[in-house]
Amino acid sequence: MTNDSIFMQRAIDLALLGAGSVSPNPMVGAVVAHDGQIIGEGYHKKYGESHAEVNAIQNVIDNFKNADHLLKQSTIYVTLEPCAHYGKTPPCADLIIKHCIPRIVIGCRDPFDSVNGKGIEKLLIAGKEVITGVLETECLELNRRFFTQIQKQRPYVILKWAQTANGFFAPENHQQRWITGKESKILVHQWRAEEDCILVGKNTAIIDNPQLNVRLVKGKNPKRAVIDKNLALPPHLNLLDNKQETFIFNAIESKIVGKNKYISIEDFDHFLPQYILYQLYLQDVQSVIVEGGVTTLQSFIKHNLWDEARIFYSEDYWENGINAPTIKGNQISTDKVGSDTLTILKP
Ligand code: AOF
Ligand code: ZN
Repeated sequence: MTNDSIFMQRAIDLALLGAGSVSPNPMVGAVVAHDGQIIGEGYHKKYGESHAEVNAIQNVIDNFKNADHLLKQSTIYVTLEPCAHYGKTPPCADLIIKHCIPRIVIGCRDPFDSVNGKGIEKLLIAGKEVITGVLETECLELNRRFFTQIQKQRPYVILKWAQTANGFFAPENHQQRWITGKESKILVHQWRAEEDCILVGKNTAIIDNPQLNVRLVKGKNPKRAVIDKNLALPPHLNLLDNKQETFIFNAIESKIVGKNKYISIEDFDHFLPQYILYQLYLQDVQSVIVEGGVTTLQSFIKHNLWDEARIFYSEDYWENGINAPTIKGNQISTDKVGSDTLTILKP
């Protein structure tokens, strides 16, 4: 690894500390290095608050009396192109220019319309040395949700389910039966805290009566979404308890009741996943976990509307049951989680 990629890796690790707190903004990390040593670090901590570069430069100012002088001989590493626009904060490119930092190393370009190359252009016009594309693949992966939202106008879609070793998803009698172990359950709660929204179908809402909140780890609760064509879900369900913002996709009406947002979809029987994802996009939902059941999962698979599938396999063999969804994809990883096996696929 070159020095540039070592410092960029550190910036990526910093960016990840913002997971779950910055959406729909990207996760961004920044490192200031002088003479091969890190002298300042920062990351975008919370949506609406200061950007990574601001925090990293401030970190240098807080720690060094001669910060002004040091910055003039430093390199700043940023996982994403510094912004060029007046958003909630002034442009980071201007801040870098103001502090006379001569060299800027960037992970990847920011596709957001108000930036998209304009940050790099500002820096070049100011006579800076700008290096782009250091650990680019990793930086694109880091903000895969943000890039999907901007480039595909839909949230990043994570399919998640559990199945027995012999491929069963649920019992045939419409009862709930737990498949995975405690470790997997905790991990799923961790995932819920990291994504914006969790979607389930009507049968899952009734049979499992899920709360779709984060109980087993610390973290924020996601928004919830449920498909309920005829608005037939019993109102006492946990999902409808008005404790978290909840979208109810239906074929009847749009209205808002407390935290429950009813969204009607005209053509409910065709392209339902497309309509749902577009509506979630309009609500600024950047990522969604589809947690079941089989029909809902399979409809996203059929329309090729998924970015990741996270499948738990237990060690159990059942005599019979409902078959798990069928999916084809590239296996990214396989790990043991307690006694279960977690496989991650990408299209
Ligand atoms: C950066 N550094 O740390 C982040 C950037 O609404 P604002 O002002 O917070 O701007 C949000 C946009 O700025 C966001 O959509 C993305 O394009 C960029 N995010 N840029 O230079 C950062 N978080
Ligand atoms: Zn910025």
